[in-house]
Amino acid sequence: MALNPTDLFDVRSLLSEEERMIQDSVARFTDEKVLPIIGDCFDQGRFPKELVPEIASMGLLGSSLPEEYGCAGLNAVSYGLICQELERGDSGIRSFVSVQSSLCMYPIYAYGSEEQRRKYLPGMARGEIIGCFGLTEPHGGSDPANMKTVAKKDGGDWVINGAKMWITNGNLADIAIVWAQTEDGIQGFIVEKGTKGFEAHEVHKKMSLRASVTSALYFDSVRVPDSQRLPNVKGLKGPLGCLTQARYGITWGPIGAAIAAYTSALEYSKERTLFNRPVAATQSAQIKLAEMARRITLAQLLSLQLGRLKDAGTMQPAQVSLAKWNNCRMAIDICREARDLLGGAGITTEHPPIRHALNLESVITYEGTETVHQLVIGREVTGINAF
Ligand code: TGC
Ligand code: FAD
Repeated sequence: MALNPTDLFDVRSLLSEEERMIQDSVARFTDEKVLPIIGDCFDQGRFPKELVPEIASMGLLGSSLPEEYGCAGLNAVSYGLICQELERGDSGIRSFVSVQSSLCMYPIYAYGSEEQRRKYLPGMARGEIIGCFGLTEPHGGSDPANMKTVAKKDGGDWVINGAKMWITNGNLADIAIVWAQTEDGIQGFIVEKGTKGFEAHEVHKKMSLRASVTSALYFDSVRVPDSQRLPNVKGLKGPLGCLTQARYGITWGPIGAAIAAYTSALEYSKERTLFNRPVAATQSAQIKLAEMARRITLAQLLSLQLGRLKDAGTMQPAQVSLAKWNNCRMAIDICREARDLLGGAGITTEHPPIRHALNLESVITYEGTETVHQLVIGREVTGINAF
C-alpha cells in the first residue's frame, strides 16, 4: 500500500479519535475559509478579522483551559494539531490564536485572581475580548530580564511607564498583558484599551507576517488599579512560563507551513515538464522532495512526543526549545527549497511557499530566536550558562 506523502509514518494512527476529529475540523476551516483569501490578505497587509467569530465558535481560543471559563478543555496534543492546521493556512492566523490562548488567556488563568478569570476568560474564548502580550522592548527582546518598563505603586494604583515593541495583535487588542519591573521584581498587569496614556502604533513595511497585526505599545504614566495586577506570580518566570505554553504550540505550527509548501512543490514538479519529462522524474528533485518528507516526519514525531509529555505533566522548557528550534528551521528550509522547485512561479503569492518562507522569518525569530534556543540546549547539556 502506498504511504501518505504528508504522513509517511502514519503519525495520525497515534492520535485519539477526538484528536483526529479536531484536526479534521480545523483542516476543513483552513481549506474552506483561510486558503481562498489568505494570499490577498498577505498582499494587502490585512489580518482577516472576519474569521475570528468562527475561530472562537470552533473552540480554538484558550482551547486547553477548563470549560468552567467557557473554554473547550482540550488536551495539549489537540492544541498542537489546531496550531498545525491553522499554520498550514498562514502563520498569522496561528499567531493570533497563540497570542490569545497561550500568552493572554493562559496568564490570566494561571496567575490571575478568580475575579480576573471570570471577568475576562469567557469573553476571550468567545473572541469578543482580544488580547496582546507585551514583553519585548525596543532595546532587545532576547534579554527580557533587562526590562526598562516600570510600574510604581501609588496608593492603591500602579503607574506604568515604558514601551513594548513587535507586539502581535497590538492594535486589535482590547486588553494588553504588560510585564513591568517593580520593586518586587517583574509583574504582569492587565491594561485595557482606552486607558489614559496607553497607545498602540501599528508597524508597517513588514515583509513577513503581513496577514497579522504587529504594533509598538507606549505607556505614558498609565494608571491602573491593583485589581489589574496578576497577583499570583512575580519574577521573570511569569512571562517565561507563558512563553513555554506558546512555544509548545509553535513547535506544531511550522509543520503545517512546511506541509503546505512541500505539497505545492510535489504537485507542481509532477506537472511541470522540462527536457521531455516531469521535473519530479529527475533525481535532484526527488532528493529534494524526499528530504522534505524526511524532515516533516521527524518534526511530526518530535511534536507529538512533546505533546504527550505535556499532557503527562512532565514537559521541560529545554525540550520545547529543542523542538521550536528544530521545527522552525525544518520549515523555513523546506519553504525556501519548495520556492526554488516552483521556479519563477514560486515568487508570487499565487503559490504558498514564498508566503510561508517569509512568515517563518518571524516565527524563527519570535518566542526566542534560533540562537536563544540553541543556547538553552547548550546550557542544558553542559550545565554552563552562556547567556
Ligand atoms: P533564567 O535565569 O534562565 O530564568 C529566570 C526564571 O525563569 C524560569 N524559566 C522559565 N520558566 C518557564 N519557562 C521557561 N521557558 C523558563 N526559562 C526560565 C527560571 O527557572 C527562573 O525561575 P526562578 O524561579 O529561578 O527565578 O533567565 P535568563 O535571564 O537567563 O533568560 C534566559 C533566556 C535567554 C532563555 C530568556 O530570557 C529567553 O527565553 N529569552 C527570549 C525571550 C523571548 O522569547 N521573548 C518572546 C517574547 S513574546 C513573543 O515573541 C510572542 S510572538 C507570538 C506570536 O505572534 O505567535
Ligand atoms: P535581539 O534580542 O536584539 O537579537 C538580535 C540578534 O542577536 C539575534 O540574531 C539574536 O539571536 C542574537 N542574540 C541574542 N542573544 C545572543 C547571545 N547571547 N549570543 C549570540 N547572539 C545572540 N514580542 C512580544 O513580547 N509580544 C509579541 O506579541 C511579539 N510578537 C512578535 C511578532 C513579530 C512579527 C516579531 C518579528 C516579533 C514579535 N515579538 C513579540 C518580539 C520577538 O519576541 C523578538 O523579536 C525576539 O525575542 C528577538 O528580540 P529582538 O528582535 O529585540 O532581537
